[in-house]
Amino acid sequence: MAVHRFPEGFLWGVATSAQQIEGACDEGGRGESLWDRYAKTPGNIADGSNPFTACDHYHRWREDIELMKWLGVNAYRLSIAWPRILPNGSGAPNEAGLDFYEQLVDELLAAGIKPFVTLNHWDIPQALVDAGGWPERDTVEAFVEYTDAVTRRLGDRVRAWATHNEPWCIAVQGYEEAGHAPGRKNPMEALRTAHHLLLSHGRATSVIRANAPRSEVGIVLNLAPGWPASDSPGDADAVRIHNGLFNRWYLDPLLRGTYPADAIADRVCFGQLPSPELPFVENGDMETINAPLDYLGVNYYGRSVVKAGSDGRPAGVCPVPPEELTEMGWEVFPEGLTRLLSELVQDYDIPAIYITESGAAFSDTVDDDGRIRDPLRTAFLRDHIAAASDAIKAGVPLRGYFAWTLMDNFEWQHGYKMRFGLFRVDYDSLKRTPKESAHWYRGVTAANAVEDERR
Ligand code: GCO
Repeated sequence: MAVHRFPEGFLWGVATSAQQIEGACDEGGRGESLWDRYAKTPGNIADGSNPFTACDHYHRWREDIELMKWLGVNAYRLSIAWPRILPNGSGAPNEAGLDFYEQLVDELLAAGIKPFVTLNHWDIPQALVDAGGWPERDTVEAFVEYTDAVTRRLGDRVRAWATHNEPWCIAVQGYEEAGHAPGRKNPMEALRTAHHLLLSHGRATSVIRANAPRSEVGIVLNLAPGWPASDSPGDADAVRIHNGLFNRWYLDPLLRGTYPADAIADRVCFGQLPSPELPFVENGDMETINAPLDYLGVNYYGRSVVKAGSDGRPAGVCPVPPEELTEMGWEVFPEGLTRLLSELVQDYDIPAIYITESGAAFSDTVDDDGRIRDPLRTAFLRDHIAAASDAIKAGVPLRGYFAWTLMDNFEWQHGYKMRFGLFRVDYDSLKRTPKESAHWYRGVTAANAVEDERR
């Protein structure tokens, strides 16, 4: 059996986000977040739950660092809850919030675990949303102010920063498809949101460089390579459109300083823009967005198989029988990761890449002997890590892999039903128990290698 060995110094990590694990939403001076508010409206969260306790990480963070030590990871991707730092969105930073993260970071460093900090993993203060939120340009300034407060305090010890997590989700799921908070259906608001996220990334990058000069600065995108449902020219064009709207709308501004012309034309055609002028772009914005990145964070969950839809837009096609999908209804497609990474470095000048999320939800259960047998999760991780190794062999500067996620947690609009964790969380006792996949991942981090069992 082939064994994939990873380069010396490769980062093996786990990822989480504040809103999904911390709980303690009104403790320590924290203000209300967008998702706190959203969860209060019945119907918004599938299981009627909320993030108010979540995994209680706010109180159990020491125990959670022990879990990471046991796993043998050398990196941890966490996010900072913006409303813990600026409860009302502006003004004096909340010292108790900064203290919380400072302790956490110090304890991680003492454990030899490199903190990878994301500033915005979706939990914007509700006060800023009330003032208009991401569709408003003022929110860019608010994010810069928040970034300054955090990096002044932590910039001397955190060496890896990400500004935003998955701008596409914030913009499109939040403002166009109404699947995420704040649940809006307005394509122009979605485009304004995407632009202001990108612009605030660029503005925040220079603040981080000033406050944390020896650190790496990047952004995390969710990328899904388009794949044609057939060999027809129509389906090939559907792939182009998908890649333009989903992937290149973010990659091109960041890495080339322009929005993709073909995708602008497609949006005009679909009635999302009145003309090819982008009314929200001001002089200098694109240069700001195009600020050099130290790395790109890639969240990869699968490809998008598309065909030409009857309205001219790409239509999604499910390429496998439903029983092969994850609990989220997503296809398992590791080869797509190799292709995605290889194409990224062909198409753009990217100095380094981290896989900042990779994982799957399966409905694992506790067996009579207390063990949690989750072979599908292990296979998922194993095959994706092998696919990542293939990319490294093809020359991709991939520096690390973060499994999503340390432990089961609040999966946004799905509530707690979707279990993505390496550790199972019992939501009554809040006890964490390693699944078999956690035992397996521990072996990977120890060996810095993975066996290839792909067929
Ligand atoms: C994501 C989010 C995570 C999700 C994960 C599974 O970046 O989409 O970072 O918060 O939990 O992707 O859906």
